[in-house]
Amino acid sequence: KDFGVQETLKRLGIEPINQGVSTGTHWFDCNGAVTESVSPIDGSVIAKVKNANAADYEEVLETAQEAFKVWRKMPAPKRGEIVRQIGNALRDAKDDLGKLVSLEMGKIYQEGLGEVQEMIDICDFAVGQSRMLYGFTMHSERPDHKMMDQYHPLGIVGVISAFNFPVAVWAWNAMLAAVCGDVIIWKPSSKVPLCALACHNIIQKVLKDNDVPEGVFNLVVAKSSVMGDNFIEDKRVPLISVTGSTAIGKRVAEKVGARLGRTIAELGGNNAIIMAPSADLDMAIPGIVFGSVGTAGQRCTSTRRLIIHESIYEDVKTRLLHAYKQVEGKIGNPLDEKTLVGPVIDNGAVEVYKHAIAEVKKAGGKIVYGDKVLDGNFVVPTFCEVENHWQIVQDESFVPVLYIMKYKTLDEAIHLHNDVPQGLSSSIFTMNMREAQTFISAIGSDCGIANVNIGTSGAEIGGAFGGEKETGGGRESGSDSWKTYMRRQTNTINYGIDLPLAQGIKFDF
Ligand code: UN1
Repeated sequence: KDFGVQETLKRLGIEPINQGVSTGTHWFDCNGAVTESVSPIDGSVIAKVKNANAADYEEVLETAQEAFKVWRKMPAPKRGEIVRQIGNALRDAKDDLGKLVSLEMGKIYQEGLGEVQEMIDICDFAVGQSRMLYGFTMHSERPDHKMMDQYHPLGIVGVISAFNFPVAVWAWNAMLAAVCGDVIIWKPSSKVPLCALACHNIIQKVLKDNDVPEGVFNLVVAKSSVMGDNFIEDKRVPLISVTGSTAIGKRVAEKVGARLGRTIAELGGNNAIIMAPSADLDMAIPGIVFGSVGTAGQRCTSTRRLIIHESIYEDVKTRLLHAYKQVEGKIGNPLDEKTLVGPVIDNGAVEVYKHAIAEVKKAGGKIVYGDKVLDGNFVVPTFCEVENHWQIVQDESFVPVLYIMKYKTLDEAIHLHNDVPQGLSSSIFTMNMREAQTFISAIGSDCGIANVNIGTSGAEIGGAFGGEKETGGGRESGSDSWKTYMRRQTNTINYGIDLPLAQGIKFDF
């Protein structure tokens, strides 16, 4: 069964060979290498992409600089109106784009649709935000003076996105940046270039209809060896938003930091759920299973560790075993509605899976369920009993391997919880108000996201998304994340007839 893939590709404007660079409505004649996009489902080539070379990148950058001069002057609500239309174009293309995400990245179709929904949601959010780029006004200490904050457009925003959310991460960044008056250069993961091309095809008509200058929305498919350092070292790009592994993020942050540029880093997680004695297991088990096997364990927010109170440990383990057995029967083609778990992204990920399990065994852990590589890139979601301090448990393995462990007191649970290098998402299942409040208090979870009675993954776009420690500290998406995409200016205005100095300083001459 081909699930209508060819028709979907056609409707999304994906050809057998595609140009990989766009400045909005213009597709370049690219001069870089030709690469293939391979589906993780069966290893087949979906289509080819002509990559950018260094000269193509330079041309895009210059076009973006010119576009910024025009775009920054357009009133923010007018920019918001264009983002509103982009949101509608995404609504129309939701089924097709969701399917392409599934085909090229391997997540199940439902999750592909969910990812496109996040794009639509952030468009709606950004439209509202375009009328709310608020600064404060302050009362001056001097008579007949006033003070205020203003937020101005920043310039070119570089977006480096990862394979696991091939479209939503761009939208979180690009739609906010666009209403803020910035222009965007998107470098997608080379594992999923077609999703990026499809996004640009979808927005093209809106850009044309509204005469949006060429260079506001840019896409550059390029090998890291060609574009990587040029991009992150480029002083003309004041902000780089990077999603990926901690290793990639550190490299980007160092290079951008060396020129005192700004970064938004959204890196690895090692997300845990604390299962307290009063946890409602009927609610918790589906949350754990979605968090640990959803997207085949390839979300930044995937549940990696379960910290279970000793009084319910055996019960949770038995229920989990039952759930994992059911899931094993639903591994398969992610385009098939009955499938719950698709493939991991590539053979490298299969090796990470094997390595994680081997390390657990070596350290003396017990594999409770799983430990099976199926054909191609398909693996059976696995869970094992471990100790938190083992190196393999401290590392983020971007595969469906869940670690479980026991605790006695809440203090101990919170200590175990925080005792990893990463700090993205976290949650506690409890009916005890003291435990819940302690977990989200200053002495509780040290993560950017801390939930009560829901799992670690599947955050809504309305909150600020990101985390602490090796997760990188960046915040994307909702709340006041928009501020990072703008430059802040404090104005003091004297409307009087004297020039009093601040701090009461007298300077007579
Ligand atoms: C990611 O894995 O990079 O919270 C993003 C979630 C999604 C986003 C994940 N809304 O799981």
